[in-house]
Amino acid sequence: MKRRKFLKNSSLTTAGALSAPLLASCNNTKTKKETSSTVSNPVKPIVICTWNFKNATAKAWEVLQTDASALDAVELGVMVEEADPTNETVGKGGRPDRDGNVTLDACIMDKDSNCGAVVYLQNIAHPISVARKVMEETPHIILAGKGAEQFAYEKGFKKEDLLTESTRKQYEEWKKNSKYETIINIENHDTIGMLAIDKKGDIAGACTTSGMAYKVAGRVGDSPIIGAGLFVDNEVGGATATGVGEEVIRTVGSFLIVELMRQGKSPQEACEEGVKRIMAKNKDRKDFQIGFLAINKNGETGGYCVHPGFTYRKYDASGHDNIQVNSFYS
Ligand code: SD4
Repeated sequence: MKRRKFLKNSSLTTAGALSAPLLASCNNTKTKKETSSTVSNPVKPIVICTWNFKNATAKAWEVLQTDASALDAVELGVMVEEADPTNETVGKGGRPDRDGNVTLDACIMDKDSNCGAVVYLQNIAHPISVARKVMEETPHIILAGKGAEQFAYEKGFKKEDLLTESTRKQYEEWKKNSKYETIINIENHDTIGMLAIDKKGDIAGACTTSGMAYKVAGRVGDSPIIGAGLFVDNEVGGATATGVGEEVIRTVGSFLIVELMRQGKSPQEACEEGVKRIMAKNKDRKDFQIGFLAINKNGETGGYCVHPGFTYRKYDASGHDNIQVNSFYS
């Protein structure tokens, strides 16, 4: 049964079954206006993503050349990194938690504020596609752990060992000291968050990660949390985050950035304000990295981070580039 029909027939639509904030920010009823009156000469299509994921943006760009949606572009784009076993922070080949299990987090959001997410998903190489299925084929937004894995099998995803020879060896080495520390800009922070605008001017976003390496078993970061690791409002723009998820969750970072853009800030100004809010709550801490990335309805982009080193990849009709962003600390 299609999602909207299911919702119509389901008791889940009765007041109180879903929380008001979730209903407000993850609207499944498709009632929003699709364009903003402030849009002028929008750049479209365009795709941006956290870090220098050239192949992923190239894939999304290829998809955007067709009549496919921004949603298809971001899903297929981030899947490139999920499938790459040499990327040790996303999908297959992601580093495990401290018990040696690879657990994946991902979410996706479309132009109508539909969204789907999976958290603590094991044995499935493409969590972003499972998140999309949650969005499109269930009345829910987040599935976790065993339930998410079971759901994936029901939808035809195959079971895979996500640990590679390389990550297994690194884990064995790590176990000798079992020390958990966040390392600024080392691969520990290489989540892919992607935002795209398609030919019609519609925005979608996706975010996928294996989370912090050697995290406590059961830990979920910001990446699959709508509003934290990713947020899209088709009237305004989108934002996504990478880095220490706990800090992003505390400020609901991506939602904050989209709201700041709604109030008139540029993507750049909004990302800077987002990082500043986090740093205001961390006056005595310098030991973590966060990078924010944003796009508005006009296709203007911006990024900002705590420490130097964060870059984002941008691909539009003028070509593609890896853009170094400014940072709070120099
Ligand atoms: C998390 N934000 O799980 C993610 C970490 C990250 O590359 O960006 N990793 O907290």
